This record gives sequence, C-alpha cells and structure tokens, in this order.
Amino acid sequence: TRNPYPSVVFVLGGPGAGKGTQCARIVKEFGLTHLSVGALLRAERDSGAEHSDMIAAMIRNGEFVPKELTVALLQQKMEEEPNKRGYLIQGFPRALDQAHYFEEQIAACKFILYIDCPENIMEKRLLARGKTSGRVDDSLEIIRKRIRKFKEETLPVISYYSELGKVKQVAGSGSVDEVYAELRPHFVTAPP
Ligand code: UP5
Repeated sequence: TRNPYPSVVFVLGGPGAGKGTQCARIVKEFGLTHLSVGALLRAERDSGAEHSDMIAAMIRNGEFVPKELTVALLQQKMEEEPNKRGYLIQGFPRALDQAHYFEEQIAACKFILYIDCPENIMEKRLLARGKTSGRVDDSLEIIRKRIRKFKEETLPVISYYSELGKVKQVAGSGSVDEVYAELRPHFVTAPP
C-alpha cells in the first residue's frame, strides 16, 4: 500500500449515532482534517458535477455510491488539504469492499471509532432532525432502510477491523458531552 498520507481514522456508527456531531468536536480539539463522505457527496450532488444525478438517486434511496467515486473524492480532498496530524473520515467505509479498496488505493487506517447507538434512539433523532434538516433521506422509510443497510453491510466492516484489534467502541446513547468524554482518550496519542 502506498502511504503518502499521515494517519487516517474512520468514524462509523449507524445513521443518527452522532458521527457528525462528535467529529466536529474532535477536529476542534485535535486539529485533524474532517472529511464527512456524506457531506462531500451532497456537495457533489448539488454542484451539478458529472455524476450528480446518480449521486442524488443513491442518497434519496439510502443506497451506497460506488466506491471508485467516493475514494476518488476522498483522495482529491486529502491532496488538496495536506495535514500532518491526519484525517478523520466520517461515514466511510460502509461496506467491506469499500474498506479494502480504500486501503489499496490510499492507506491503512490507524483505527476505527465506532459509535454504537440503539436503533430506536437513532430513529428518534433523525425523525426530529428531519423536521428542519431538509435532508431528503430523513423520512421514516429511508431512515429504516439506512439502518438496515448499516446492519447488513457496515457491521461486517466493524467485525473485520475488530479482529485486527483496530476498533475503539463507545456508547452513542448518552448526551453529546458524555459521548465525547468517552471517545476523547482515544485521540490523546500515547508516545510510541
Ligand atoms: N444528536 C447527535 N448526537 C446526539 C446526542 N448524543 N444526544 C442527542 N442528540 C444527538 O446527529 C444526528 C441528529 O442527532 C442531529 O440532529 C444531532 O443534533 C442529534 P449526527 O451527528 O448528524 O449523526 P450522524 O451519525 O452523523 O448521522 P447522519 O444521518 O448524518 O449519518 P448517515 O450515516 O446516515 O449519513 P451520511 O451523511 O454519512 O450519509 C448519507 C448518505 O450518503 C448515505 O445514506 C449514502 O446514500 C451516501 N453515502 C455513500 O453512498 N457512501 C459513503 O461512503 C457515505 C455516504
């Protein structure tokens, strides 16, 4: 694997687990570059770029955009924004083939931060957010589909990295401060 980049941490969790909320706090304290793949894809969709219609359809239906596209987008952003402290990549990889492809093309991850949150809480948060978010995928039907896809395709990613001893799991059901207090020590790097 080529490794022109400093450390990569993946942040995973079901839809509404609090990935975006916690990543914003982590980058504020630790100075990593935050790359939310969902946000990058929504921006790409809205830019009218080459694949914007396809991306729009995938997001609307809670499906995953092809890995070649997301990895190319990530690579481009990482090159645009060199950061010695590393990258916090949110909401990716969502399936095992995406994980393998990223590691072949870019770099191995340092660890995975997994925010584990019960389904009923995730659903409740997203329904509440849906009232004002304007996100086309915050409807009950698509929220449930996103949760199902998470269980079927993303949990295997977490199991895979877990066997490699690379998963740091925290509970996502508490308050924003409680969740942050639990995950923070994982970013306070120990000397080698
Ligand atoms: N909230 C957060 N933490 C809270 C707490 N501790 N207590 C109480 N409330 C809390 O939070 C969600 C809501 O909950 C907010 O209102 C927040 O205030 C509140 P947020 O931090 O946004 O949760 P997050 O886990 O980031 O939820 P999000 O819905 O953004 O995650 P998804 O994984 O569903 O969305 P994402 O943007 O990553 O992906 C969207 C779509 O993009 C996917 O469905 C897919 O179509 C596409 N996609 C790909 O195809 N490939 C990719 O690699 C990535 C995305």
